[in-house]
Amino acid sequence: MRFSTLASAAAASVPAALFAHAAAAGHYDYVIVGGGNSGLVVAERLTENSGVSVLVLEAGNDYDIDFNVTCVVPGLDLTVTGGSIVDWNYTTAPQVNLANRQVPYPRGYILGGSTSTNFMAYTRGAAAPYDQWAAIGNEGWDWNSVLPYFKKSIQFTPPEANQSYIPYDASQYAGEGPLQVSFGHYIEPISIYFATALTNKTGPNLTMKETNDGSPIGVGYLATTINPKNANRDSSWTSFGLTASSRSNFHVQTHTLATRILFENSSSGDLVANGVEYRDNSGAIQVAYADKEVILTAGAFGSPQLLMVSGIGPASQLQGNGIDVKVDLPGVGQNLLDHLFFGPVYEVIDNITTANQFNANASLYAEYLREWKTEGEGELAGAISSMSAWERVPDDVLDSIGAQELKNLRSDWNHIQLEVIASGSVPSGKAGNYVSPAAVISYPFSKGNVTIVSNSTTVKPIVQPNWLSSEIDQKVAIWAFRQVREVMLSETMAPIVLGEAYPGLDKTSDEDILAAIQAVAHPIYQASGTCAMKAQSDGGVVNSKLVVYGTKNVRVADASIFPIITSANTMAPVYMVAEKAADLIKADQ
Ligand SMILES: Cc1cc2nc3c(=O)[nH]c(=O)nc-3n(C[C@H](O)[C@H](O)[C@H](O)COP(=O)(O)OP(=O)(O)OC[C@H]3O[C@@H](n4cnc5c(N)ncnc54)[C@H](O)[C@@H]3O)c2cc1C
Ligand SMILES: *[C@@H]1O[C@H](CO)[C@@H](O)[C@H](O)[C@H]1NC(C)=O
Ligand SMILES: *[C@@H]1O[C@H](CO)[C@@H](O)[C@H](O)[C@H]1NC(C)=O
Ligand SMILES: *[C@@H]1O[C@H](CO)[C@@H](O)[C@H](O)[C@H]1NC(C)=O
Ligand SMILES: *[C@@H]1O[C@H](CO)[C@@H](O)[C@H](O)[C@H]1NC(C)=O
Ligand SMILES: *[C@@H]1O[C@H](CO)[C@@H](O)[C@H](O)[C@H]1NC(C)=O
Ligand SMILES: *[C@@H]1O[C@H](CO)[C@@H](O)[C@H](O)[C@H]1NC(C)=O
Ligand SMILES: *[C@@H]1O[C@H](CO)[C@@H](O)[C@H](O)[C@H]1NC(C)=O
Ligand SMILES: *[C@@H]1O[C@H](CO)[C@@H](O)[C@H](O)[C@H]1NC(C)=O
Ligand SMILES: *[C@@H]1O[C@H](CO)[C@@H](O)[C@H](O)[C@H]1NC(C)=O
Ligand SMILES: CC(=O)N[C@H]1CO[C@H](CO)[C@@H](O)[C@@H]1O
Repeated sequence: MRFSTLASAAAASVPAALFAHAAAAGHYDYVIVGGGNSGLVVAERLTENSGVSVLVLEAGNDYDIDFNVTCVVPGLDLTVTGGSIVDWNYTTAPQVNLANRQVPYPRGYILGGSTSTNFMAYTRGAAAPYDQWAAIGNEGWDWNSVLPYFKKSIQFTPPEANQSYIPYDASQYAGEGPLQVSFGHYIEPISIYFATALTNKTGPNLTMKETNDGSPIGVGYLATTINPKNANRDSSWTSFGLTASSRSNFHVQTHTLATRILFENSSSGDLVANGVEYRDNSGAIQVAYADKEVILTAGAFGSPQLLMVSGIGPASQLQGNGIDVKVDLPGVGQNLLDHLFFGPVYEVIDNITTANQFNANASLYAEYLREWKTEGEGELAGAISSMSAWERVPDDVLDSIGAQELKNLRSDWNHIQLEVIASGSVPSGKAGNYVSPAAVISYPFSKGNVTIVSNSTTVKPIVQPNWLSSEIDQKVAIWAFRQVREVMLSETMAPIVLGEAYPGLDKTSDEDILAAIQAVAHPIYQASGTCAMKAQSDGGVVNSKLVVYGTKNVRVADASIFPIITSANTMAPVYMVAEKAADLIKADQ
């Protein structure tokens, strides 16, 4: 690996073309913006060919500070989200349908991006959304075509002998990639209770199964990106990034904010990018030249922002910020979708381990940390959420709320996801041993956008998700909340549940439940869709080869390209997108 030091001469105002044939220093075949979930995978795959040089520009931190911020400890996943040194600290615009709150929106600010700070659930969701991507014109993106790319990234370790309650099908995982996927060495007891209650024949009546097979409807324990050898989080940095680091044709710069894509000065035809302008660690503006392509993997907020400040986006928005319009592409920043998360909070007996316990007890925390470090076991060796269920809302309910479109979704396409976090808090701030069972809207109708307010990437764009602006989303949320409550109050849970701590069992009407949801709902941080892969006439930003319309050699290859959000968590699909992007790029070499 080479940590590059480039000459700082190239000022922003100097036409890039003047440098096009300057010294080879500062020239790469590919410049990748964003060393996150996707960017490091693309870089690793491209540098398999030693004749190809790649530079990755990452705004955030190096990975070694993880020891201070505890990124690598799976059970401390809640501590590295919003407001930590490795987060961008985004908040949304005020959400009129969420009690006017400005909701924190974590994004990883570190090598590995959000894979270094997320909850590590490795889920592919239903096959149907990918088939739908293909059906709207993206040949080669149907489930059968993308499945090999899912498998390519990973190395799978089955559950341990004493985890025989975990159903799994190893053939769904078989791959030879560097990313470790396992079930972790600690399954939260609350997850086992909740999973059991969901399979109750007179309740939701779901079946335990392998849920990464494209048909997730049912209940499963979560495959996670945890390295079973040392119980460390495996991020895209510790897997793909470290693999690439041994190669002299792989270069990465951290603390480096891309500020603009540079284009050749040609008057006609599609734009040709020849480099990326960036602000280095000292604040100086520099240029890195891309002889072949510029690849954006800056995530669902970063990628559309960089396109817009570079002159590609909705013309009126660019003009409003004094930016020359190079390509009027109205879809850039639109189609923002995420999965909204909400639910009640329950107080549970002390047998049920939670983060509340170790956060309130320094000696317990020290004991857990020691156990994790020396044995790779115990409360901190697994994610704080160990199971998920995927479910359809029953047809009669869909009829009663007028949700024909949900009813029409192919039968493998789940409407909601259920999970339980071994931690909780109540608005009053009262201490307790809490768990947070929750529902997630898997097929949201509420759409938002990302809007720039400056010509500079140093100023964050406005993130406007418009959550719960759709009445169907509200009604699905109320139904799902009631179901979660019913499960928590079932006989299976009775031995461990002490009571509902939020919102309280006196809150039973639709209005009360909606208000309870609006006061606490937040996304599960899976922003997607803001550079959608679909027809330009339909608001698309990239074609099915991930090339930005109106350009010859700028691609986007991250969660922004999802034309329709996947039905489960988005990390595994982003790894898939990155693997496929690398193949598409190689095919054009
Ligand atoms: C707290 C949290 C929990 C989550 N839990 C899960 C989970 O359990 N399972 C799951 O499947 N998904 C989860 N997700 C979602 C998942 O992690 C993301 O959808 C996915 O990782 C996004 O990948 P990406 O490549 O699009 O973006 P990222 O991984 O965020 O990468 C973008 C990178 O680009 C960098 N960047 C941005 N702008 C610039 C710029 N101008 N110049 C240079 N660099 C820039 C960023 O610093 C970042 O490193 C979670 C996300 C969060 C934040
Ligand atoms: C996010 O907030 C934390 C805590 O204040 C801070 O340390 C960190 O630098 C912030 N992140 C960014 C990108 O500014
Ligand atoms: C399960 O087995 C592993 C060894 O395979 C052991 O280290 C661990 O402590 C066991 N866990 C429980 C809960 O018994
Ligand atoms: C539960 O599901 C099984 C099949 O999965 C079905 O045979 C049974 O009738 C269902 N029970 C109820 C009460 O819906
Ligand atoms: C680049 O294009 C601008 C117009 O957009 C023109 O004024 C300038 O002369 C061109 N420069 C070169 C080197 O061709
Ligand atoms: C809780 O733990 C105590 C002591 O280990 C045990 O006696 C009791 O049966 C447990 N209760 C439940 C519901 O697991
Ligand atoms: C804190 O944890 C220790 C175990 O490490 C336990 O002995 C002690 O009782 C706990 N204290 C409280 C107040 O729960
Ligand atoms: C973004 O969404 C907001 C709220 O829905 C809307 O007012 C605004 O016009 C949108 N911006 C763009 C550029 O479409
Ligand atoms: C960006 O806008 C500022 C004013 O807000 C202006 O001074 C600056 O020249 C602009 N930069 C570019 C590259 O357009
Ligand atoms: C099964 O579910 C029903 C309905 O939610 C509930 O009343 C019952 O207590 C549950 N039974 C068990 C054993 O959990
Ligand atoms: C920012 C910070 O505190 N960094 C420290 C993190 O921990 C390593 C050792 O593990 C120190 O070398 C850093 O200075």
